[in-house]
Amino acid sequence: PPTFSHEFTGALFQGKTSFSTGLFIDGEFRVGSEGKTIDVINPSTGAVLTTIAEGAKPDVDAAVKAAQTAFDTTWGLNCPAAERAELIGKLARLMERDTDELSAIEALDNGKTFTWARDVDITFAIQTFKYYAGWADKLTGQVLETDERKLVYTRHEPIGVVGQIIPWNFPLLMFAWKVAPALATGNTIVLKPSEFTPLTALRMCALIQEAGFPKGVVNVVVGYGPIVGQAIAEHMDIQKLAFTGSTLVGRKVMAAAAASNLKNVTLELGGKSPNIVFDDADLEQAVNWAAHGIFWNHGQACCAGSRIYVQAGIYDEFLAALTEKTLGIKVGDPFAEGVDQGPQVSQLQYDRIMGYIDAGKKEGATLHTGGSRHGTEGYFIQPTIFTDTKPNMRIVQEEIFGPVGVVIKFTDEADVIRQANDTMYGLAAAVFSQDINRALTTAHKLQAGTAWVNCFNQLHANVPFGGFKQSGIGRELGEYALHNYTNVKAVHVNLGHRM
Ligand code: TXE
Repeated sequence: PPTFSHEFTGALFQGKTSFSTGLFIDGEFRVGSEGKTIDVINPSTGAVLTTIAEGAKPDVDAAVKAAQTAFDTTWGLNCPAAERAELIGKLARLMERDTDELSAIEALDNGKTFTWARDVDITFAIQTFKYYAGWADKLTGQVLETDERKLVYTRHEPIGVVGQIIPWNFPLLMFAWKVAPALATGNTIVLKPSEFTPLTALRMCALIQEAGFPKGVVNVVVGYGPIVGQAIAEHMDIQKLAFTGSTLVGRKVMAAAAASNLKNVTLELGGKSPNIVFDDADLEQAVNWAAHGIFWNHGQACCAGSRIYVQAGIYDEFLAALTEKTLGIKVGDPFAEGVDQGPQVSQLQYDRIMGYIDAGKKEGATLHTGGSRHGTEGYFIQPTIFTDTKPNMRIVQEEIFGPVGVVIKFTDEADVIRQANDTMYGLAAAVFSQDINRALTTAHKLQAGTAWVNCFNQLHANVPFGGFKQSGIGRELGEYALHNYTNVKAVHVNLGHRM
């Protein structure tokens, strides 16, 4: 199998990495069954970074077999919960040891800055593994009172082989959100990372080996969505599918699950999150959080605060301050000091975003700031704000997934809630106000799985995350995510009831 070796020379990190980029099946790295490879591109330059093994359907079949064998012999109900906890905890400690290397790989492969990768992606991924390590030996069923001649109890059993498909915007963090709760509950895994950002997932496979997980417990098959992703979604021996990605593909994997073995599906999909700023908000703080809300991770966040509604009384002042903040965002090399924003992940995403900027201009919105390519190589886009939009414009309705926000003036409280909810999505929403009643009643009326009050993009391993409406099905993180990976069995024991 191919390997990736790289020497980092940036201002924020100097060091080396070297690891296998084969498919990780049954505890070993392999070449793909068809002998093909995928070129991984460096988004900062557009040049080929490395080559990885490409998987196909036979590789998914092999991975599922290995996962099933592990489930039946060394994992699941065959492995004491405390041992699972110990191994997951060990993996977290290895990630801590390698934090800088993992952060650097993420920055190189995805384009996010080294600092954000380290302080959010890798740190939060480690917290997620630690959090679920803690749950492994605390999963309990219930004893249910029915009749004195009966004992009834429930067991929360692992499901078996689970399929997981993840995107490119938070490659290692999404790996952690998927893998940690599935392992804690005793499942075995066949995971497909995004073909755009496979490197941290493959580096994690080496850590999984080093931690001493039994072979076949975690299998990683990199490949294209319509081939490897589809093979996972329609596999007859995969009992559960967890997907994060676009709403379009979410529909496809759900249809494939329904058409095959009706595997249980959880989905974390797109968003067009509203951010409402009332005229009694702490203006400076509202501006800072709003900028973070839309521009963090270059706008490539499913919960990005892409629709900013500002009350008329403070609109001009807010827009001026947000503009100043936006112009101050330093775009450039993810490894350079002081840089806030790196490139978008791929040429495809760059083109999609520039297409939306064009659509905004054509539909008659005002391009307030930004709107152009930054630099001459790689996929960098200036932080961009549109104003004077209409509710039906594409830039107001559709997920852009780039550093492009719309700022919309409103007067009436009931009307802004109606506008905020006028979307097929329902992932997140935020409200800024110093009036506790106003802030909380608004938060309760917003149709979203997460509502932030006087903040944005706040997530925690202990707190559930997921969507209303077409933003998804089910919840990740927290105790809630455990339900995605367990089957509840009710056991009825006869204590003397005779027929
Ligand atoms: O996502 P895809 P793309 C949104 C965002 C973005 C748009 C397109 O708006 O602009 O989606 O991004 C795999 N069967 N989000 O095209 O295709 C694919 O290989 C099974 C929001 O990159 O949904 C990858 O591993 N799998 C989002 C994963 O699905 C398939 C994060 C996600 O890619 C498949 C990413 C198929 N037929 C994009 N086709 C979020 N919610 O955070 C593709 N895949």
